[in-house]
Amino acid sequence: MLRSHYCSEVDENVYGRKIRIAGWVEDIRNLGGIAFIIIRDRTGRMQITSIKKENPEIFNELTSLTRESVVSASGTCQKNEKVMNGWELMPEKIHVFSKAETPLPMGIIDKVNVDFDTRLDNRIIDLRRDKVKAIFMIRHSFIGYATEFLRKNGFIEVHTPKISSAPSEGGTEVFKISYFDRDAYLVQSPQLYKQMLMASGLDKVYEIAWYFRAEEHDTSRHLNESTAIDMEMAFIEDEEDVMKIAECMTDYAVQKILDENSKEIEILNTEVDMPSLPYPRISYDEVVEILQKEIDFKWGDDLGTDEENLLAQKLDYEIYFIKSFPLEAKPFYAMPSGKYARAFDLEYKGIEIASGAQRIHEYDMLIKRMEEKGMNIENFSDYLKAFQYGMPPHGGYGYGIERFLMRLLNLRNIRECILFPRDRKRLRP
Ligand code: AMO
Repeated sequence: MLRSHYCSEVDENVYGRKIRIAGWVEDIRNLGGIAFIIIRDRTGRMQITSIKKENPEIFNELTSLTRESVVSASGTCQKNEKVMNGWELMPEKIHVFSKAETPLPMGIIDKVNVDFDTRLDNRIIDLRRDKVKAIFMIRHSFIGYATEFLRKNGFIEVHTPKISSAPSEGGTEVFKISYFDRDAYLVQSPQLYKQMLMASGLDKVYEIAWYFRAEEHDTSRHLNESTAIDMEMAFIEDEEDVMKIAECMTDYAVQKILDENSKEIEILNTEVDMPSLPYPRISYDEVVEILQKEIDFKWGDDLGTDEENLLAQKLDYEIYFIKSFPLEAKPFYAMPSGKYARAFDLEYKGIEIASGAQRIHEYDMLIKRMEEKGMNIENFSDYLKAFQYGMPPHGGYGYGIERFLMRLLNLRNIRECILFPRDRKRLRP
């Protein structure tokens, strides 16, 4: 490797020894006879101190570098309590891998106010900033620990197709693509496949899923390409079995993030906490009662952004489930219970971060619901086949990764939580 240590790996055991560090030149201060160069890597920064009369060649090389060039420096690691980290590198050899052009499209350390679009247009440079990197380190932890929880609880990871012959959620918000000589669609979620897998005997599955949705929304909480943790489990009693996994997964991952990402949370200068288990459950009927005291809201209406926000204020809970929705408000696959669906949403700080349900597992009931919804049964023949030869009771959820992170880290725009956001206007980088 081109480095012996990351900045954060250097401690007093390394003082006095020869090391090689590598990264980006963040800052150069040339005081004439002495120069200080700050190098940044994924874990932090460190100082190279170069003294002209000791080694004029290295001094000239270092001071002629441009900011954000990529270099490695070898030399002795010297204790110095006056500099950052309490040590500095006295360089003996410099290698310049890539010289950065000037000016930079945006600053990394300068407090220059660049707008969000400029940041996203230059996402790779934007990612060099501590605050931005911190979000993705926490995202990495969340996915790792949420799936660790699922694996510990017997779920196996699966990967289902993203190109399909029919829309997966039955709606119209779908991206049509050309697939050789016919039309195909990008899946809106792994819904149909994860349910079909319940008939395979795999029993408990999860997927880090891509959702492609051609929704025309242009909001701070919608993406046209988003990611989710989707799970499906067989032999459930009812939707409560699924909700327990959703809340325990959340709690497990957040506790781990609090343990392991304190540095990133500090960089983001935010409060991260999570109420203890179990999360409150509120029925849709109770929601209607609360909202009707404030606004014009009818039983059966959808909960939009305004309603969700109002409800969050009235309830005074950070995180809670809404359950027992009107049947017609939920997709065809949700298990009916009279005029209600055995479905739930998980709301976090006024935004739906996950939704799930017990599903219909009986073939005839499923056909009836699809007909009632006016769906073209023929388009779903492969899905339906899975229900004809032995399908256990089952349920699952889709848990939006960006929505969760946005709320956990108190970020205003969902685009902060995905590397390269896709929205109606943005198809690059
Ligand atoms: P739903 O459509 O509610 O349910 O999606 C599940 C979760 O995915 C996230 N999400 C989105 N995030 C950002 N931008 C979007 N456009 C977007 N759409 C959805 C949200 C949401 O709660 N198949 C069902 C899930 C299930 O029943 O298993 C489904 O897709 O956090």
